[in-house]
This record gives sequence, C-alpha cells and structure tokens, in this order.
Amino acid sequence: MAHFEEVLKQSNVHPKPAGLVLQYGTAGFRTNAKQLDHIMFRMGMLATLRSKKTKATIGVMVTASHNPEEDNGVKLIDPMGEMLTPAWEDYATQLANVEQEELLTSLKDIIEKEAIQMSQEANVFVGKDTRSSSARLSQAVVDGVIALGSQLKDYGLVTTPQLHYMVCCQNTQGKYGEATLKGYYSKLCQAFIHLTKNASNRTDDQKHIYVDGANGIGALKMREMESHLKNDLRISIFNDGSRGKLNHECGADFVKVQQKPPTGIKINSGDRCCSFDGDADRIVYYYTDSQGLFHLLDGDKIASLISSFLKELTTQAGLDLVIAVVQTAYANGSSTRYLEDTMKVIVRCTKTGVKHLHHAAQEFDIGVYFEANGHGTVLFSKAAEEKIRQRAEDANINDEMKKAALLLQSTINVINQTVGDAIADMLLVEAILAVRGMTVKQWDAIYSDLPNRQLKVKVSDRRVIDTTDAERQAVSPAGLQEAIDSLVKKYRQARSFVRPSGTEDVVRVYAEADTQESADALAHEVSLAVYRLAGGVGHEPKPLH
Ligand code: G16
Repeated sequence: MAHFEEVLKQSNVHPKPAGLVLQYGTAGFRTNAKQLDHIMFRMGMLATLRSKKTKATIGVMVTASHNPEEDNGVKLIDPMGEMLTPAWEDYATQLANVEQEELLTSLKDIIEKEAIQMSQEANVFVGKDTRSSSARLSQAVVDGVIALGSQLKDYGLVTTPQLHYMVCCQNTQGKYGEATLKGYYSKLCQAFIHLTKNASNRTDDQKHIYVDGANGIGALKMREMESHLKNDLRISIFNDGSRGKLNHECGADFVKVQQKPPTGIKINSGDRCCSFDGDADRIVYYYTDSQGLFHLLDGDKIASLISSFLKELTTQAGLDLVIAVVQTAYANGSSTRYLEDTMKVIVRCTKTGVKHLHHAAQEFDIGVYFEANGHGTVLFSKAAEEKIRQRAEDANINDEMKKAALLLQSTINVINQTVGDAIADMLLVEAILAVRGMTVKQWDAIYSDLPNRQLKVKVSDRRVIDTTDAERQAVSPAGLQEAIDSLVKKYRQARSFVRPSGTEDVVRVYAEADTQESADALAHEVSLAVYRLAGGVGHEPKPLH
C-alpha cells in the first residue's frame, strides 16, 4: 500500500538508534530529547491507527512536563480527552522498540490485532510545550501522522490540558465546548466570573494571585487568558520564561518536593501564590506567614477544599449525590483522616498516574481526584450533571437551593473534566475562596499536614522494584518491605513506601512521621535500604541533617 511505502521512506528520516529500548511510563515516553525522534514519528503513526480504530480525533502532546529542559516526552490523548487506554500502552511500547527493519511488520500486527480498516479516515491534534527540542520533535509526530494519511491539526504551543480539552470538544461535536483556545478561555472565565460575581464576602486581596509559571507554557497561556477575566482577578506572573530555565528551581514539582518557594518570586507574608509545572497540568499553592515560615497547600489540600465546597453546595441544593475523593499513596495521612472522619466522604487510593485516579473517580456521582503533587480535577457523572441542571431550572425551589444549584452549574463549567489542569484548578480554587470569603491561612488550617519527605535513589535498574496494594507495599527485591516495616516501627505516626518512577530514571522514596526530623531520618534510612537491596549506583545516600 502507498501508505506503507511512505512509512518506509519517512522512517529513514527518523531512524531508531539500534538497541535502544524505552518503556511507556506513568504518562507516556519520557527521556533525554536526543533519544526521542523515532519515538515521536512512531507515536504519530500510532495516534493515526488509534484514530482509525475509534473513529475519533486523537491527541499527541509533545512535553516532558516537570522534567528538566533537556528531557522531552509524548503523551497520547484518547477520544474523550482522557489518557491513552492502558490496553494500547503495550502497542506503544512495541512500536517504539522494534528495530527499523521490523517497523512495518509491527504496524501490520497492530492493524490486524485491532482489525483496523485502513480506509477509515483519521484525525490527529498535535500540541507542544516550550522546550527547545519540542518544535523538532513535534515535526516528527506530524511526519508520522501524515505518513499514514491522517488529517492533522497542529495547535502549536498549548498546555497539555488545553490539548486534552480540544480533543474532547472535537469528539463531542462542540457539546463540551469549542475546540479553540478562545473557546477554552471564554468557557472557563465566564464560569469563574459567574461564580464570583455575587461573592459578598470577597475581599480586595482575594482578587490578586501570584503565579509561578515554571518558565514554561503555563505562563504564556495565563497571559493570553488575562483579558478574558475582565479584571475580576489580578494575576502577577513570575518565572514567565523570559529569563530563567524551565522547571529549574521553580514550578510545582520543585515547590512540592523541596517544600520551599521557587526562586524568582517576590511576595509578602500572607500573599496567595501558586506554582504550575512545565506543561501546566499540576498546581500547588503556598504562602509565607508573618514569621517567614513557608506553608504548602498541595494537591491533598486542594482536593479537601474542593470536595468540602461541593458537599456544601449539593446539600444546600437538596441533591443526594455521592462524592468521593481519589488519592494515591503520597496523600498525606492527615488529609485522608480529615476527608474520612471530618468531611465524611468516601476516599479511594490508586496507583500513581492520573489515568488510574481518573478511572476510579468515574465510579461516583462526583469524583474529586488529586495526587499530592497537584495533579487532579473533578469528574461529574452525566446523571449528576443532569440532576444539577434540572434543579437549577426548577421554578418551585427556594432561593437558597436555587443559588446553590446555579453555583454548582458554574463550578462544572470552570473545571476541565478531561484531565488535571493548573489554569482551571486555579480558577476553581480562587472562586471557592472568594465565595467563602476564606483566606489562604484559613484554608491551610482545615488540617495540619504530617511532616513528610520525598527522596530519589539511583539504582542500576529500577524495574527490580515491584509493588502491590496501590504501591504501598514492595514485593521485590526480597527483604525490602521487611526492612521498611522495621524502620517505620522506630517512629511515631510513621509511614513509608518506595516505587520506581515512571517519568525519571530513579526510585522514589516517601516517608511521613510526627516530626520533620523523624520524617527526614526515616526517608534517609529507607533510601539506604533501597540503595543496598535494589542495586544502588554512585554514592550511598547521605543523611539530610
Ligand atoms: C506525571 C503523571 C503523574 C505522576 C507524575 C510523576 O506527571 O501524569 O500522574 O504523578 O508523572 O510520576 P512518577 O512518580 O512515576 O515519575 P507529569 O506532570 O510529570 O506529567
């Protein structure tokens, strides 16, 4: 077939380095940008096959999110704007790793297994972040898409969640919104303005937010959005990419892991700040108090704020809807206790990776899902959306119920339900604080985090670590879980787990305990156990103090 000749021709322009093997990780392929040209070309082809199979538009986003500037990666987006179905991750890995001469055989194998009609039309949306390698790599994606004869729309520079949004809009024939940046900004901003317009408790300083753009795409997109907010929110953007390096000492991952403010941001005590990551799908909040102490409000605290707001509104609107919060093993123990004991909402724990949380959240009327690192959103079932709509239009209810139902409708519209979205999440948090007249300190005080520490350990092959129970227990290498268990016993209110990262070549270690010294000591001791039992490379981990 003509397409296959074109594939052969183009694959010589995007050759695979012989012997290179890469795995589809937590959120797609991710490694040094120099190794990714063939992956991008091949993922362009896979997206085309997925589009033919689903008879829908598929998205391909070129980004390495929180990773350093020299890395890059690719995330594939399924028809409703969600992450690629895990069933196809195996095809992605297969196609990524076959040598040049087996490429056609591998493509034909996928076509046959999935019974794909090659005459079916295909459509692929492509987007990229601001990395210097992204332009070249997104061209490789485009070459792959065109080689298999698909239609294509290149959105150029967009945040990851914006591309997820476009894909969903396209495949719902505009029911979710208009598949343009203008459509995205106006939907979110109109909903935000609606939420805040009658917020009688809102103070002036609640109309001003400081944003660390991680020197990435989020900063550019916030600037684009500003005019749609019609001065309802003042935004001061730091780390906008004009000087600093992407994700370097700034951004959501840095702030969360280091538990300190990013460089490049000038703020006074009590100012409300947030940090995005490199592709603006994560957000964390923070402030410093009058003693100069740093306070982090991470994904757990954001989930707690949002779920309490939704519970209050559904109760006021007289709606009986089941609300659940989905977390991962990284969720702070205090947040889980607060949600279960004080808020009385259902809490679920899944493996790391938004695809797992998203899936679990779909089981409820309202599923709030957040990773502690600030990656999350809210999902409303179709039935829940319909009940809210009917209640808002019901002429026979009292004013309080009506107001709550209308606020719920606007809340749905300010959220990007396809995936975690730093911009949409920020607008939602800002609206909730405005409606409640709540300061960042009051929000922070809903519960106190247990002190915690995250570390990374380099090992020769991180796949030697295997986990179970939503990553809370290590099943291999032998002896590691026993070692962790006996270390945890030495400290009060302690918990620790380890897991191989799916985005970096490291093993991640998490520990929490009653004091910061204990959490730090436990994290260090567990790191040593990983180093010794899982084939650590380089120097032994040193104590933090
Ligand atoms: C991705 C995933 C997240 C995950 C993070 C870290 O985020 O989408 O769900 O928490 O990687 O994963 P790991 O610990 O496996 O490296 P992002 O924002 O980097 O795309």
